[in-house]
Amino acid sequence: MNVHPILYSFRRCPYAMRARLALNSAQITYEHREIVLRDKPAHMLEISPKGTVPVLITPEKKVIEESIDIMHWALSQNDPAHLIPDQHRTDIYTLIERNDGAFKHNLDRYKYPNRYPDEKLENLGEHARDKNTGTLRDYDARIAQNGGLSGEKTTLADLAIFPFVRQFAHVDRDWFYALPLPNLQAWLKKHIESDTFNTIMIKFETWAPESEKTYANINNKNNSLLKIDA
Ligand SMILES: N[C@@H](CCC(=O)N[C@@H](CS)C(=O)NCC(=O)O)C(=O)O
Repeated sequence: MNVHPILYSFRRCPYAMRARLALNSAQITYEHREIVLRDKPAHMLEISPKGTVPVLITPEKKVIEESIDIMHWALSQNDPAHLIPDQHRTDIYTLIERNDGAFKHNLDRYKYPNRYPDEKLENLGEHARDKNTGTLRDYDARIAQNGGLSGEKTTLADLAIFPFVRQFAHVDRDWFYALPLPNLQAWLKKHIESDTFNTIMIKFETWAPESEKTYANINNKNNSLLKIDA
């Protein structure tokens, strides 16, 4: 029996990032299978026909195909950082729902306005960008008051959401960093520059069934099979 979970992942996908962040926080070693979205492995599509990453196969061979569920599975195994404090639970899920709903909807339009010709809105990209700034202002106020998105410590909300704020920021860094949201900018920088994030962003060769197995865990940096991102 395979004792390690297997993760189908794509390095730049924010959903896959949050899954890797939770696996890292739970200190779980997993077999990493890097994919390319335009050429998904047959085995991945066989076990998860909806064809999105991340997909996790647990040691018991259960398939988990939603990033939040992978986070939960990881934390149900081990949660040394106490990422879901009881008193913030409801708030955490409300924040994640807003991120995965409206924020992601607007982020897609900001990033790729040409993919939505039917929406016939002039300046769709800027319009979508500006719709998200209300959420960013809320994040900035929360961080100013508490330190994190929900309470003073890093929670599931921070880990589930910062990869999407990063993607938003990187569409036009100058514009983002000129916003009067210093707490949000510092929070984003802290997460992007963390050892954890650097570890989960290590580059893997694209997986193929005949590939040598590669494993990821918090000791990645010492694993000679893996390449450190330059
Ligand atoms: N609700 C899913 C969304 C995952 C998702 O949309 N992932 C994107 C990559 S960031 C994907 O795999 N898209 C399929 C494709 O582009 O072919 C989750 O939370 O895991």
